Amino acid sequence: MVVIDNKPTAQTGISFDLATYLAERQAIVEAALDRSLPVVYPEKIYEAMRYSLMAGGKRLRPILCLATCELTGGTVEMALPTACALEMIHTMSLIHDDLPAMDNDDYRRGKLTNHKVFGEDVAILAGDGLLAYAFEHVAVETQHVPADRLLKVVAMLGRAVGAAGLVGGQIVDLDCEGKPNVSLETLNFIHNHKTAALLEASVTSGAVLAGAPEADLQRLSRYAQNIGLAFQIVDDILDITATQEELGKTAGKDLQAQKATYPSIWGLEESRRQAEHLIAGAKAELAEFGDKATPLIALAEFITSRTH
Ligand code: GRG
Repeated sequence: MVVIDNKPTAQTGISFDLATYLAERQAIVEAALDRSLPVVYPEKIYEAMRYSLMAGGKRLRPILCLATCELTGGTVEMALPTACALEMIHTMSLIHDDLPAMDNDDYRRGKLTNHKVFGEDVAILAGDGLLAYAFEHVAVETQHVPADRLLKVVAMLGRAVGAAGLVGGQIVDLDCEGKPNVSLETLNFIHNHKTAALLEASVTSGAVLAGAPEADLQRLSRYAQNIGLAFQIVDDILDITATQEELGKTAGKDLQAQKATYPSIWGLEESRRQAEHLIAGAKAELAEFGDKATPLIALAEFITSRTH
């Protein structure tokens, strides 16, 4: 269920306009990203980094980070540098994922991919530049947060990106290419690392910045793991059911590459059921927070109802 036009969410009965909330949060994130990365000498690399960073996208990871920081008593200001860093990391992973050596895609976010515009050499460097800058940005720009919390966030981001996270998921994904009978266990490993790890870091980093107690961090971690896997199941479904215009990238790539996906194992209907089940589990984790969790509940519902 998408919660728009002031309809109450199923869980809280509170009136909440998700479309307005997303638009406001996207505007805050876009402005902060724009300020974060001016073009200086050598212009070529900054232009390549900005090309992908400012190419749109849902800005889901930064929005989750801001939401959990506020939910657990912090402010948007405290979390904004981390929120931008999450988007820089996500964007660099998309640039590298689209390279000919990886998924070899021509379109992303409705535009030509980074390497199609700037060449492979520059695209690799643009990804590297964004990754390094993400950590610098968090360390230099975060204000009103005690150093121990900030250090914990830096460690969480590093773990989500490296071999224990995105890189680990990607290597298993590459290993599975062209292999028939990829098991559900392996598929879950890939997506828990490639997709859920950064979503989890987005959710938990906001709460760490706010100084949330361990029990709340655990609840939010479980919420994030559930939405992370549901997000990927929906991504796999959309690869089959959505158009290139809706997706902003080539549709039907998984089928074409004979990639193991959730629909290839479960079929479309069961995949939708599993995604709904995970979202219900995610929402149940937020019960303790009461009405304050309305934005996170609506964001979880948005994941299964999205069309791109
Ligand atoms: C992280 C060092 C480092 C290297 C990259 C290539 C790679 C290693 C990992 C692949 C990660 C990847 C591309 C995962 C897919 C995640 C995913 C579901 C992307 C789509 O996210 P959306 O729908 O996209 O939020 P927008 O464009 O809306 O932001």
